[in-house]
Amino acid sequence: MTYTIPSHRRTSIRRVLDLLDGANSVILTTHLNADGDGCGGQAALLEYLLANGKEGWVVNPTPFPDLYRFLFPDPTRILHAGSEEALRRCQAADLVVVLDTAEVPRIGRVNPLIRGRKKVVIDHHPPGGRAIEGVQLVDTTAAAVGELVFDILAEAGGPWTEPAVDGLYTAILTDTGSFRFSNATPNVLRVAAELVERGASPDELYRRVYGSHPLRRYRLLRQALDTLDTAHRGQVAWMVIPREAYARLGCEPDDLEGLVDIPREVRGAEVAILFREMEDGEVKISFRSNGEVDVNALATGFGGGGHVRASGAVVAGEVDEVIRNVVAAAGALVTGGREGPAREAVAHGAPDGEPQG
Ligand SMILES: [Mn+2]
Repeated sequence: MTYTIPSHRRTSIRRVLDLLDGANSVILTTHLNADGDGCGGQAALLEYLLANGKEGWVVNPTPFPDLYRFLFPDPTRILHAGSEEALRRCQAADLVVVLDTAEVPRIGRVNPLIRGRKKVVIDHHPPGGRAIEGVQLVDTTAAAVGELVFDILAEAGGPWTEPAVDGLYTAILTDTGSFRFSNATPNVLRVAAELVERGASPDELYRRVYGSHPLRRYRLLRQALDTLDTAHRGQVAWMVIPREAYARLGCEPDDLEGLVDIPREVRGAEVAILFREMEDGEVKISFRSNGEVDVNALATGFGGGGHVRASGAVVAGEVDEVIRNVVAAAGALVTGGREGPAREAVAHGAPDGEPQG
């Protein structure tokens, strides 16, 4: 094996492994609306537990995404957080592993289920306000939680079963935007290479995750594209997911995966924003940065958070008003305070978001 575990992680990797090895029954959880990173990390850790004669269950705060079920050969390992069995398994567990978040509000209804349990937190987000207590394996230099779970398995010597390598590759594939984002570091690319050597298939996993969308996603996208717009000399680009079309087409949160990349790919865009009107009068917002702007700070200003280049928030209010406020706040950041948000009026409607002058 040419890969070596980054030395600054070694001690915490060892501590987590000791806790896993000392446990008999483990609950694996992740944040609301689990993504490929959380689910892939869960698949790999479950393989580790089962291979070592332990019990493991996945209990997430929101329904497990269909898209990632293929990583779990035994579907009975995934429990609904509201079920009698989830409650019983949580009460009997001697360890809980929280993946891809370190924040109490992000694990929603799972929090009361795991109160008083010994916990391990594996995450790569910058710290927020309400930390989950427990042993921390938190490294913001990791591209994905999948990279950290890979290190755990590497330290343990496997198992490199199909669900484990596919889960870890999927975690890394999704969190690096298919190796396009700035977090596609030499280290995570080495990890991906190790996973491919162990049997992960890049073309098959790409097709599974990105190349098998239902038609309704594209029908929704047709409506959403009508809203694609820019402001602040084309440096802020956004798109809106219309609530009516989302409901009429029977869409699910999975259908929106990656759609924030569309405003992001508009030439000149520094900040990309996807707005989704929710049924309850709230607007869910995803932020992406092309490098200049810290969208974690932007999201934090609206009560959310995330990474420097990818973050989110949920804001109550009427959608047009939320868009105005959020675009203005993003505009103030791209112009770095040199130019006021009054630019919006000038730049709005500029062809293709081309910077003027
Ligand atoms: Mn992640």
